Amino acid sequence: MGRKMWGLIPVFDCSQLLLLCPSQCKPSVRSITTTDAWVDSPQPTMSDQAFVTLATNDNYAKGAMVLGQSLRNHNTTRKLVVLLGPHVADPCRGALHSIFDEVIMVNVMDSGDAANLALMKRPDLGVTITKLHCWTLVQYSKCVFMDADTLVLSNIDELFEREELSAAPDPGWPDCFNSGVFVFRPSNETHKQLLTFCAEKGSFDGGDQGVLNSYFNTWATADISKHLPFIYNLSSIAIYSYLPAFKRYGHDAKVVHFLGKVKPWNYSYDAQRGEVRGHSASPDPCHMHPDYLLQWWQLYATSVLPLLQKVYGDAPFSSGFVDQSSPDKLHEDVREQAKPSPPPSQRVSSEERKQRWEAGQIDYLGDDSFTNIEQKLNSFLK
Ligand SMILES: *[C@@H]1O[C@H](CO)[C@@H](O)[C@H](O)[C@H]1NC(C)=O
Ligand SMILES: *[C@@H]1O[C@H](CO)[C@@H](O)[C@H](O)[C@H]1NC(C)=O
Ligand SMILES: *[C@@H]1O[C@H](CO)[C@@H](O)[C@H](O)[C@H]1NC(C)=O
Ligand SMILES: *[C@@H]1O[C@H](CO)[C@@H](O)[C@H](O)[C@H]1NC(C)=O
Ligand SMILES: [Mn+2]
Repeated sequence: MGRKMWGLIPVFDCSQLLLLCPSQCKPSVRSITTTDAWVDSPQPTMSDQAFVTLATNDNYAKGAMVLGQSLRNHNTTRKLVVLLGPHVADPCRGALHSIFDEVIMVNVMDSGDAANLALMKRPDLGVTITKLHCWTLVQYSKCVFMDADTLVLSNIDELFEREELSAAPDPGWPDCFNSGVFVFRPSNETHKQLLTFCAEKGSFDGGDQGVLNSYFNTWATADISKHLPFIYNLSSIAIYSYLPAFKRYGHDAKVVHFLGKVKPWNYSYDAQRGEVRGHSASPDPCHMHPDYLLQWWQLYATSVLPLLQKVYGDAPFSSGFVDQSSPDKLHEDVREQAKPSPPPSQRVSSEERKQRWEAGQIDYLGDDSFTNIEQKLNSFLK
């Protein structure tokens, strides 16, 4: 199997080249063919391996449900686990139970000394510390973490052949990996070390990506097999900006990551017409690829909404569907979405900066400049 994966490398260079000139990329990316790898071996049902995601609120819980359902639809043989922060409503939790094998509440405050210490020192890293909790899933030998804003387009069980810590390069800073999809080995020891690291060193980008990159700091250089190919981190925004590359490689896409501030659940859906509202169909690089956005909503409409309707019963909840009875409101929604975004303020919060970084809007001269990041790294190394 390993030999096949090598065919995909160097994707690291490829992602960079794609940004500059998609045509340069052609020779170095080959399609991934994993089917034959399974033919000889009996279909494994690896109950000690799991896909893991995280939901910190009801919106991300919807994302997690769509992701979980997309994994199920592609017949994963692995377990599905969702970690929940304290702000997910009870009915949502109930709905998650019908898709995931395990629904685990993460209360950072009572999850051990190291976690408490980390949180007390760095209250700003609450969500990060919640995410790091995935290392405590020691009932599993290996896991693949996936952000709740990702969508799986085909079976990706072959990721379990990779080792900790495997991830795809981040577009903003190619020596860093993107923490939206990564392979890891649960371990109490690693968890404790990560928390201690977090408490003492913080995060250079204010989130989990910074912590994980500082901790797994040999990722860029040590082992190229830990660099996941392009197709596992296909940004729904990037593919739209690089349509020529997308046309060529799009059929190999395995995971779509809805990067940036506006997520699929920020739109609304007209179920009767099968259309996503508030999304311009013109090829604007800042917009998501309409096919994937539609695919997300179709999966939501067919598999997730019925679960939510069941658990909520008569209680109101935000379905995301356009209300047929009030067309005026619908217009408002569209206008709302169409408004140009406000100009960036002088000082942006680290959360905003992280989101921009995720969206590929890097402030090269300001807060995210290499000097700044380097300074931060140097301070860790001291
Ligand atoms: C998943 O398995 C079912 C039942 O075996 C099969 O009908 C379906 O085609 C499979 N789906 C995919 C995407 O392979
Ligand atoms: C890991 O920690 C959990 C909870 O603290 C404990 O129950 C478990 O036995 C530990 N596992 C190992 C392998 O040390
Ligand atoms: C990861 O996602 C980003 C999204 O902006 C994309 O630009 C980048 O090319 C992806 N990385 C790889 C290795 O494909
Ligand atoms: C997306 O929707 C959520 C929940 O409705 C909201 O909190 C968030 O601010 C929205 N984001 C954007 C960019 O509109
Ligand atoms: Mn994400």
